[in-house]
Amino acid sequence: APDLRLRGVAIYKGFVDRAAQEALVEDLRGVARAAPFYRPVTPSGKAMSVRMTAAGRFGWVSDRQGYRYAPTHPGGGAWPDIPNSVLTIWDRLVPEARRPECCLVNFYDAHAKMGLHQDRDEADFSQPVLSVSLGDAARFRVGSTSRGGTTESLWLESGDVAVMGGEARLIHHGIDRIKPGSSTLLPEGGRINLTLRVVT
Ligand code: MD3
Ligand code: FE
Repeated sequence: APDLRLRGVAIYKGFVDRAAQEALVEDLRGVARAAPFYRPVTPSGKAMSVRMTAAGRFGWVSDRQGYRYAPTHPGGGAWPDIPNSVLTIWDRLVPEARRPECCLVNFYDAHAKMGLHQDRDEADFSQPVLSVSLGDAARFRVGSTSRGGTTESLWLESGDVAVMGGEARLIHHGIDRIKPGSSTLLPEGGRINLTLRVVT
């Protein structure tokens, strides 16, 4: 059972222990070697503050043309496979779901943030989205399915896993800020968030 629920988002505090977090980071360094982090540009031409890469059949990309799931990295070439260390978390928490087709990897430096948005570029909203937080803590904000209204926030810490399914799948959410120096996991500092999604 989740430790906490916030507007239907199920939060498992410290679901990934420190040794497993270190193994994930090592695997993600491999992903980033094959598919380097880049800074997406919004359709309006503004660079996002978050750096991104991905693993799996699809990655989420954004550029002047718009945002979409793409089978190749913006620099060319297929995305690397989703590491088993990541798939294991999906299997433990959402065994009834379809296999994830995208592992989006977001990197937040001390100044990065992500505005309130919905994840609605996927074809099947019956499938959950799962998020894994690694490194510095982040202030996570959730609103409602519709625009406007009140929001609530909480700190996501390294090793926390969030599952968004059912009524929470189309909720507005974002990251206000990270807390630099709050974790020793990443020697260079910052925060990595993994989001696992079924895309098709
Ligand atoms: C609630 N990422 O990549 S993860 C994203 O920490 C994204 O990098 C944030 O939002 C991050 O799209 C938040 C938590 C999260 C992810 C997906 C959700 C919450 C969600 C989908 C539906 C509802
Ligand atoms: Fe999102």
